Amino acid sequence: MPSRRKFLQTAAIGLPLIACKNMAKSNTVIKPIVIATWDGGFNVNKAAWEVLNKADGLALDAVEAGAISIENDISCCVGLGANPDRDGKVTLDACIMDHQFNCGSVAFLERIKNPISVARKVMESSPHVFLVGEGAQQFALAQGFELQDGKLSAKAQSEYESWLIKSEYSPVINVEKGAIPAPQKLSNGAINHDTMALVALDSAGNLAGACTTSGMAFKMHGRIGDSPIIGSGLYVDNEVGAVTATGQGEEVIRISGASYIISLMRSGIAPKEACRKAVEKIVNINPEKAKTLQVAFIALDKNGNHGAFAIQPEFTYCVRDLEREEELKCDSYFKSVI
Ligand code: SD4
Repeated sequence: MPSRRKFLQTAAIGLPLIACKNMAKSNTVIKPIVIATWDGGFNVNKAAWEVLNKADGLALDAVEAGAISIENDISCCVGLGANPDRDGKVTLDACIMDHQFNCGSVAFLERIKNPISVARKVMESSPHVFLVGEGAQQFALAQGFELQDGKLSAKAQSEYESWLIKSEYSPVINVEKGAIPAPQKLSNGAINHDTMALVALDSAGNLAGACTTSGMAFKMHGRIGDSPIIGSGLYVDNEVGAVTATGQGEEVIRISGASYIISLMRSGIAPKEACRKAVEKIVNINPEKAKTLQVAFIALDKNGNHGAFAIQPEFTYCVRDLEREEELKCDSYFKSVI
């Protein structure tokens, strides 16, 4: 079982500077915060926090920095070091969204190191929201991204060879745990699929979110999950909050997970409760099937309150703000993995 990580007291100098600078209309001090999925979110938050902890640090830049930090780690299962699809190709999905409903996505993208930054370019330098496959790759190259060699990482190559023996597609619940390098590895490091998703609030009171993934390992060639789909894997509404998802993407898409949670939060439901209701909705579609699935949501509201809920136990998420840097256990629908 994961141990709760002790927080480090950080940014003592930055605290008064940021906390005093911005006050919400209600005179509440806006404190920047970032939350990220899984134990690997601990390091991702560090990268995001370097941006967020600056006086003018933007949530959008922070979430992109967090996502880049994990995409750049070739030993990890997000980005080009990740496991391939069943044809042996690594295909990447990512999206990003800011506080003004600007958003950009890429999916089924091959041989580009930082899909999150391509997604941001789609958002900022194209008339579109979503580019996929070859078109997304062409766009990335035109924007100055480099084409990588497309070889599998040594780890992915060996995982793929083992998988080829049976060639069965069967997602493993909570396989993400410990799959991303983190200060303390919490499980066996097995890799089946993975996603890094994070949402942040900056000291100006603006929210943003980013989600990056190689999708489910050994998926069908061409499969796209929830992660790059605005409204499913990620949604940001600056009047309400920011939500992102991890786990079996098909189930998240079915309920438009992130925007469903935002609409619940808009009606006054707290982040954790809203995540619980989304999980219950998925479970109620097919309770038997749900026993074999993991889906988890994390949510942050515009005041910095956060919460999460998962189908299965052992999902964790990481929080970084002016006072805390820690990994939190998350409540779940089922109390033990079946
Ligand atoms: C997907 N939601 O492609 C992603 C997978 C995931 O941790 O979150 N893995 O369906």
